[in-house]
Amino acid sequence: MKTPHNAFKRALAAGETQIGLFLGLCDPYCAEVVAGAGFDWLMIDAEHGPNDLRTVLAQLQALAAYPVKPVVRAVDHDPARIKQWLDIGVQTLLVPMVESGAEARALVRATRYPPAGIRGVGTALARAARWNGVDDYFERADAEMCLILQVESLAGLAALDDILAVEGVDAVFIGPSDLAASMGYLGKPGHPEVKTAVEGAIARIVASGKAAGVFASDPAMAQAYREFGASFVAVGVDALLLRNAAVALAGRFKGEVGKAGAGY
Ligand code: 3PY
Ligand code: MG
Repeated sequence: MKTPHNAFKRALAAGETQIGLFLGLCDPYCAEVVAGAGFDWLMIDAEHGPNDLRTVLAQLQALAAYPVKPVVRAVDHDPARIKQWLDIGVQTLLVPMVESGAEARALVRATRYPPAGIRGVGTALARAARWNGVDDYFERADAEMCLILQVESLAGLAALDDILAVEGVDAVFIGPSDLAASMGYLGKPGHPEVKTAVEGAIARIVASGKAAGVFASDPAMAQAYREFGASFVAVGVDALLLRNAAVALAGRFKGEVGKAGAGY
């Protein structure tokens, strides 16, 4: 058995447009419902979604039967926890709230085996290596790792060039909601000043030769960011799709009782 190829890493390196959905329902059955919907990638969210190691694992297992590319968003920068994500088979890791080149370098090291990094060795216990059933795991694991860092604050924007200069960082993903909060526009990710900041960041990421990603649940905004050079765009959240459909259906028979959600 060989180490699985990371199709998302290759698509980003090739500059292919990748349209994604955030998964926050934390359930393998729900993940499978959207697995064949047509998205290029699905992001299982452990930062805000009430996921743990086991629920993420179950969703990865459900998605494995489909060509859609899984991405997992880490809770934090803790290398011990990152080791666990990697061992359950995460090959594309999105790390939130990155604000310096030093943090970026530490995250690269957390995702690589020595001598390049500090990832601990435990393949007999790891789905990633199919419990030692993968014969080229140590040769391929680092190379198949796709590390995406999330920049979503004014401090992160100030450090963007340092972050982009770090070898081993495949892409930078902009989080407009936290960026808006950090700019004094809490709850207003569509504010014109936030949009200008996001566009400026996308331009800098693309100029560095790395892939730029962003979240935009407003289709017009998602299209604008794509045209600006973002190659991977998350255009919605599963929980919001379900809730908005439920609110609309209930409203049709009961009159307006709920409020449809938007944004992030
Ligand atoms: C944000 O907008 O802050 C996110 O983390 C996701 O886009
Ligand atoms: Mg965020």
